[in-house]
Amino acid sequence: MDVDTTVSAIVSMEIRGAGKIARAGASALSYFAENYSGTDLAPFMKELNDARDKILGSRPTAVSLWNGVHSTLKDVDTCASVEEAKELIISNAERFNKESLGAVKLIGEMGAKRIQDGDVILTHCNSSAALSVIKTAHAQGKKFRVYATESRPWRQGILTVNELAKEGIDITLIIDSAVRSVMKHVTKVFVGADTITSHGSLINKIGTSQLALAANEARVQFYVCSETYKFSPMTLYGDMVTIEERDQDEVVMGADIDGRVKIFNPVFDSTPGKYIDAIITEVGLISPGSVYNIMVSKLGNVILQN
Ligand code: RUB
Repeated sequence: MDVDTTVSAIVSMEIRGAGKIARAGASALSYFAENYSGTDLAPFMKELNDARDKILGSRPTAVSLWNGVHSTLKDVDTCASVEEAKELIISNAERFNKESLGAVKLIGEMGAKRIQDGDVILTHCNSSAALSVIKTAHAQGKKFRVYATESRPWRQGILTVNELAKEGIDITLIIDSAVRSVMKHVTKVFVGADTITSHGSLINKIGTSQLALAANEARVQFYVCSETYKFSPMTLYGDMVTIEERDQDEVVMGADIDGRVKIFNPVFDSTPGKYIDAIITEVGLISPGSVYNIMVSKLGNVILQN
């Protein structure tokens, strides 16, 4: 897909989820490079930078998108010709997407070892990484059941329940406010990640922190499934994670609301590391306290380019 189509699809949430938007951003830059017909480097770089900014602006607070785009553009400024730059962008994007999908698979394999017969799992929103764990365990023949939250206002939970039902998994949809009530039946929580900070906090779909608190209260294990490119290099330098706020219409959905009512629609919330039993990544199960070391060793180059 070209840059403009990708940007509109991300803005309209047709493409959503941290991993999917990161791969879409990388693919859009690859498409741009593949279809660029000029031969002068200066205008190429200018158009490339415009494309980068448009893509980053489509979901400006998403670190996955930032990392996907910057991995794709890695070393492009050292290229001596348009041809060389195009080749590099295409191969960088291909590598990022391949590694990203590979990470989801590895997370599924490692996370599935934490699921046993008889488990009752709770998940939130629609996370490819968390669902990879659940689907892998099911494919291994394990017998368990799953609760999924509706995840208002976008109701990504509907995607989750349909996806799991199609696999033949025993799945029950609940409304978001039923989380604490069903927690007494739950044995493990698996959620995805939009961003992980350098000190091991999780930023994920609004309501995730409620799952974590309820799990903590009920002594239920709370697992986060996250590719390492969701680790935020900016937080290493003390930057706070900006929580995306979306349109108020998403909340009221055509309801007759008095014009004096204010509406607040934050998309993500923050769960401190102390509520997380483990972060399941493609480099293994880690504690929130070890995010810093992995961030520095894996993203060192990207951090230095920032
Ligand atoms: C989606 C969401 C998901 C993470 C991880 O929010 O919070 O849990 O993005 O998803 P939105 P994945 O629908 O607002 O994008 O594991 O697929 O990367």
